[in-house]
Amino acid sequence: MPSYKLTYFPVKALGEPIRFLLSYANIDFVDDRFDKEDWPKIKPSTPYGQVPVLEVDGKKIHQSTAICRYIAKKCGLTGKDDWEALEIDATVDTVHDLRAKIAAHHYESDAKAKAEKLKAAKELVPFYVQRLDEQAKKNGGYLVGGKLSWADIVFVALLDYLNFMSGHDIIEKAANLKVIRDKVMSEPKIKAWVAKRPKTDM
Ligand SMILES: N[C@@H](CCC(=O)N[C@@H](CS)C(=O)NCC(=O)O)C(=O)O
Repeated sequence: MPSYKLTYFPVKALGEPIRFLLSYANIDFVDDRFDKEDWPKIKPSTPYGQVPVLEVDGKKIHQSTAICRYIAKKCGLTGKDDWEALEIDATVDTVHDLRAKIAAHHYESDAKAKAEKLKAAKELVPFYVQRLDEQAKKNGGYLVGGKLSWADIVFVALLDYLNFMSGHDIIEKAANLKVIRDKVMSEPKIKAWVAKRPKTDM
């Protein structure tokens, strides 16, 4: 069994989908969290100056979505054929588009630009959530293919971060997405991870 180490800031955010998937796949990993002050020291040692970075037997790789897909392949979460795999990829990209709309206003420091980005998010976030909810309904309570895929896990793992940046539960009115959250959070290996992970806001 190779050794796995995930290096990230001490938050859920983009690290958590990887941590959920490693846990689901029953892969032991070192959950390497560094203090924010140490980032300038660590940054040059990463492939492209960003984290998360996964190390597999000492080999470093970046890009959280690519890493999630790699782990998903190891535990049968990538769909039954190329078309389903494509639908899963497209869904994950859509979830990250949604994240970008929310992050745009959250991380904006200029007051005027922040207000504009918040206004845009107030229209776009409900649109994305509603479409994802319809997608879940059409797919029998999962995002793709009527069964659990890495799209469901990535979405649920990111929710705390999205909700933290939004200041409320964005899926409050999305009954089908709430079912997905309940299902993912009650997967035994994910449940065990959530019980033991460090408690953080985002
Ligand atoms: N597309 C990359 C984005 C990674 C990213 O934005 N990382 C941020 C933290 S969430 C980072 O490393 N920020 C510090 C920096 O850029 O110096 C991924 O999905 O892994």
